[in-house]
Amino acid sequence: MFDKILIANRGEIALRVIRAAREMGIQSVAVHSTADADAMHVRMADETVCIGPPSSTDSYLSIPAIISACEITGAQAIHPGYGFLSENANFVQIVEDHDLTFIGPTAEHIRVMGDKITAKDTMKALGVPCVPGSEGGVSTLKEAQELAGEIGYPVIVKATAGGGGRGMKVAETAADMESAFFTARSESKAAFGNDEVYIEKYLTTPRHIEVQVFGDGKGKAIHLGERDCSLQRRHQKVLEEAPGPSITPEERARIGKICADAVANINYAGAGTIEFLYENGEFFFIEMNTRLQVEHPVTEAVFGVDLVREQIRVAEGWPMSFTQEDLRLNGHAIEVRINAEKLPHFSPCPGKITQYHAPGGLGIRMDSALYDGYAIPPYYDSLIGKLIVHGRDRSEALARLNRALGELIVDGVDTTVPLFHALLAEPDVQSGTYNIHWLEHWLETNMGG
Ligand code: MV4
Repeated sequence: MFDKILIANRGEIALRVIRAAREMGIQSVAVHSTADADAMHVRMADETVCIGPPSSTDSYLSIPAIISACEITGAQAIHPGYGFLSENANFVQIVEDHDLTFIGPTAEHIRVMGDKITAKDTMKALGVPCVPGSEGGVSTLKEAQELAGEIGYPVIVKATAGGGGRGMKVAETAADMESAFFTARSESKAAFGNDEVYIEKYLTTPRHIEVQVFGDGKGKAIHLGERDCSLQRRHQKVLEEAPGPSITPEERARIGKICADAVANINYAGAGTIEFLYENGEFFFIEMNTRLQVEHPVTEAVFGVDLVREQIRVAEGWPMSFTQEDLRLNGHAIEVRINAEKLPHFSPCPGKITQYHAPGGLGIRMDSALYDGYAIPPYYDSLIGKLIVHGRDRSEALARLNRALGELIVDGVDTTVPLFHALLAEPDVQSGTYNIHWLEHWLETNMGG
């Protein structure tokens, strides 16, 4: 139904969307900043529009420039990728006001899930298990102290406007509560212009498990199991896998159904991720992401589906092309994020790629916008590629990852590849027994922080 879509993004995710569109017979429009004139997404698209100077604020985040690019090219829909405008409810509203289609959920769903208190209230009412904590926001220190006393320390104070690790403070004991409360509030006010906070029991050693859901916007939804994304550094995921090494088929079916029913109930449209902390066999909802995520390929690998194709179909008003019963979890997939960063401090390392060679063979997928001679600009995030491996089981996926990392050549800049060689040698990584703090501890021990 769409003849032409515009991709409001850059890098590997722009290629990902262009590829899906092309397979569907849909023309693609790439937008780009002046710094990205030579970028692969510009080369690969059917049409291109320069939308502004290097700064993201004036290009990939410029709503007027992106709407104008649709009008100039006749694109009927916009795929936002991840980051940039992908979870901006105001943008979605403007897109719809221009009779364009946003390939994603409604502005209202984005707004609800963007406010973490509203998101939690909504999920709780839909039967999703949540971390014990305050009912809604907490506005005075006295209230915070009384609640924390009931919940039991340690507790965490979170900004309702936060998410992804921003605006959180842990109070280990009652003595820390005053400073945690006021610091979280003032940091949140400064960062988001909103000082509303809420309180939760602080879970000390959880895993980060997220459930992939997909809705048709008309009351049908399915789940595609979970991903374990516990290996993170400073709230940046480093390695993700599906299925979660600690999750049983029974647990998957149970939490998956809870999530699918919840999003079906609200007529959610498109791809979504319901994030949980998982500790002692229990799931606790923390946040919902209303976008396609960086790590979606591990889910695609184990379920054999094309999530971007599905997003486009649902945005066109078609039903989903599979049911829950059609979906079978097959094997194990692992993704590593290859960043142009210099270890041990992960300092951004932009520059010219003198040689690039992607690994190949059975069970290998390399999503990257690199090419020989490409100059990585210094203005954007440092993700330069995602290596996704699929095997019949976790140990085959690990062996394949090790083999593929050995084949990969990225010369001219420093990358996080050596980190993955080191991680693969770790017994805890081999066995899949890690929590959200494992990587930071390992980095401290092995790279001096
Ligand atoms: C928590 C938590 C422990 N207890 N909430 C960090 C990112 C944001 N999405 C939520 N986060 C956390 N919330 C409670 N009640 C620990 C974290 C957390 C974390 C979560 C997932 C992955 C990595 C993390 C690293 C540090 C803290």
